[in-house]
Amino acid sequence: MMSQQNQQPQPIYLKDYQVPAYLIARTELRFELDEEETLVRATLQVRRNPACTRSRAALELHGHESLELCRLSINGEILSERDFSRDEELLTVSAVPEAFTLECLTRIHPEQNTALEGLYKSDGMFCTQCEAEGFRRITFYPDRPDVMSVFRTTVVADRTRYPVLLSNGNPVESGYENDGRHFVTWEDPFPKPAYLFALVAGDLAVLEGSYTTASGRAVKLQIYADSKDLDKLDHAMLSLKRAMQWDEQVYGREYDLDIYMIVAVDFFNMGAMENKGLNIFNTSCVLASPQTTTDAAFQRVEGVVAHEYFHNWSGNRVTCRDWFQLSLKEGFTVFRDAEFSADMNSRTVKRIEDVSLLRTAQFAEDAGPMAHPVRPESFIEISNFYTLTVYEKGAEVVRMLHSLLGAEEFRRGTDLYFERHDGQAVTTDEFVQAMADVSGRDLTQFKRWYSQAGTPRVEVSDSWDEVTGRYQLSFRQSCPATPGQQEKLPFHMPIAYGLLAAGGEELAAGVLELTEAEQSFSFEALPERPVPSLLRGFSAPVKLNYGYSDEQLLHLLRHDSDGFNRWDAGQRISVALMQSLIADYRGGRELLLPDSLVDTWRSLLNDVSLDPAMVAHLLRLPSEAYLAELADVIDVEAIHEVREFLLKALAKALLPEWSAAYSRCSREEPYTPDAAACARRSLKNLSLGYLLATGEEVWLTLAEEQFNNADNMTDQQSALALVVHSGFRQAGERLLAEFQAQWQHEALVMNQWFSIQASDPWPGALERVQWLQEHPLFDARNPNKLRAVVAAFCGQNAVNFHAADGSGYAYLADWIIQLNKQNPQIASRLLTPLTRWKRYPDQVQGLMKNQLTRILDSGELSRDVYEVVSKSLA
Ligand code: 7MF
Ligand code: ZN
Repeated sequence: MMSQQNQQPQPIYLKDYQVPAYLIARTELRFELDEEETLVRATLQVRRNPACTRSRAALELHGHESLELCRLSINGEILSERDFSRDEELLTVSAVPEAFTLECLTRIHPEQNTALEGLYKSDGMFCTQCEAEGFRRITFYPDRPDVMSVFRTTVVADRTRYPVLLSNGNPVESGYENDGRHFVTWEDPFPKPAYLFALVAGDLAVLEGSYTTASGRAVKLQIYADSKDLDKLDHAMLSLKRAMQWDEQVYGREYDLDIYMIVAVDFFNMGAMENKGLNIFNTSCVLASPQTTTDAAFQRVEGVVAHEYFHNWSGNRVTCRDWFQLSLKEGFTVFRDAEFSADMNSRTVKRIEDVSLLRTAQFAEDAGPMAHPVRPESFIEISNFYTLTVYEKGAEVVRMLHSLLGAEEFRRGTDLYFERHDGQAVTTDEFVQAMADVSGRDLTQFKRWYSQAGTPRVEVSDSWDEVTGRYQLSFRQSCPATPGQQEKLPFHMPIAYGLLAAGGEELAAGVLELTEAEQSFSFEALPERPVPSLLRGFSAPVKLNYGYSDEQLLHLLRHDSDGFNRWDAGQRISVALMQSLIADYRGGRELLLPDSLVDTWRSLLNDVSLDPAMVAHLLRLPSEAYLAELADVIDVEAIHEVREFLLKALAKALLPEWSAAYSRCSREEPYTPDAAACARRSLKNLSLGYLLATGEEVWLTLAEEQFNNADNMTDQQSALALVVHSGFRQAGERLLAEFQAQWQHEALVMNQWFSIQASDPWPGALERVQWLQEHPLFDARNPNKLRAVVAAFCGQNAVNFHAADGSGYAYLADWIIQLNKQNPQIASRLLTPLTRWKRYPDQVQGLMKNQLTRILDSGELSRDVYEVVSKSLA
């Protein structure tokens, strides 16, 4: 797995896919968990795959180099060293019968596993993470998603330290051994690939619930966590029940086992994992209580619980043939969880949040050295392809199918897909084929969304014939080159639109289907020249440009029936202004706030008929990250200074309005987490941010009162972050100390305390993070802590990370070199900010590249880090 300079890791290609030579009908596992070592006995029923045409193919079992093979036998006969060969990745048995029983005894060391892949320990409990290729760190096995087997798992461990023993499926047997140990046997009747295997052992508390499916079956629901967190599981339980019901109502999908378990663990590389019947969650994605959890985190828990639940059909019952098809399950499931959240909360707000993420982070990925299609063609390390492109752009591709077919036909398509492929491992082609079959449409061109990387651009112009009332929209699409793909062919894209009259009423609306590089659409006999509302709801993941005038954008902001495009019109106004201010700043000219913007914002702030959440989104300035993504050359300082200038100028120009909005939204009523209350808190805290931007002490007093009197984490944490980030040094230190004293026993709350400081844009942040790393609650083996400190500093603190002396880059490189051995997945993810060096001015590029080169030369690199560094320097 580790690579030397002379022996670099090689890519794997989609075009080389071959069906497995052997299938596993049944997998029996027995785990003996102990403090110094774990023994794994695997008994596999193996037979040749009739679909494999390679005669006499060898049996290939994946096995990580850390596995100690104790014994291997076929049909009871122990194999000798001559009968098989082994390298860093594979164990190969050249001569095997047509059908046989393979038994394999392996010794592993979960207590030494810092990579958090396979079987490892988190805070004293055993747990697993097998997606994508972690099972090969547990035992020798065909660790590929197209090999599906039923599993029967026995877990044996000390009864006092590990009273709870869990695995996939239903518990079928349990008992005591006479040496202080006990065991539980689990049987999962649904064939699954090894990546969905899970095991948990520990001293855990449980919240129980139940759900009756539409067809009347009772399902036991269990959420396990450390006993101190038992009071933070109600929201996840409620979210789970809502998700189960929603999947029945919207997709006709019921749960299929008698028990559904979720376990919360603190050491976890990702958010959560959909293991069959036994989801494992990062504590940050499952625990929630009003006192300790912000509104945003409540929403995240709801969304992640739903996401993992929805995988039971889109991922588990129907899974991926190979890892190039990852978006088959992830893009579809993200689309499903987004629709669920839209139905549970505000649809427009959910869409605004998702599109913001896509346009800042996914578009940046598309423009960087790791750009890849939704269905990648090759990879060195699959963990590097759990990306925004596969997940978020993949979800947009499914959303476009939904727009093209309409809700009813789309549902018939998913019904056909689930029915046709239940129990199978399939490709994205099969998903699209089901949609083509129910609709009778030819989706051949549409499939380019899966194979072509890059963010398409769409340039729109229009013309108007006063005499005939003919209005014409002309589109021209193109897509920039990406690594390995110079030329692109036109995409098939749905463009949702509306045409607005001067009075605001809609003259026409619908969906245009763009298929050509250049294409025009005409509308006849319109009574007046309309204002076009284009790409409503962000109907395709593209950069659309039309030469909007300020008047047209204001018209859309006021009248568009599409809430998303109302917000987007506001964004376009702010972005255009900020871009011209950035040019002024660079040219040494004075920065000025136009009166027209103040008037627009004033009327939005004063309009009490609007949803406060919507107002908050409308009045939040575009992020530094989004402005950076849009820039030709990123000037970090100019972007930051312009945004700060605008914040202050808008704060002062609208002082009475911010103050009134703050008061209006701070009702004296106890905390509730419902949508209306969340919306009020978001406008209230946005207003507080503007008030603090004035730098006046009265507002600091207001913020401190809010901090002290808050009965919920949203208000308390907002006050803290705003005071610290607004440059009130002394008060900031005071509140940070109070917050620490109050919350030092709540790990997730302290993560916020870490990240507020790491993302503080004021000078001195590097010294601050170096100090935070010495804090007793910081733990470099815990990914949540690394995200709270290292990722927050390098990813959410642009001015400090990009300090002119290159100190931020050296800081990150030091971490990457350390983490490369300890936890390659986290190392490679943290690396992202350094890979974008081509987007910065020349002198900055050199400093960033130096650190990438330093990492490359630092010795043996994991495949994860090697792939990202080498592609970034290519
Ligand atoms: C909601 O996709 C959306 C995305 C893989 C791990 C969870 O279910 C998952 C796992 C990564 C990145 C994002 C998500 C997940 C993973 C995720 C979680 C919730 N199969 Br890596
Ligand atoms: Zn997922």
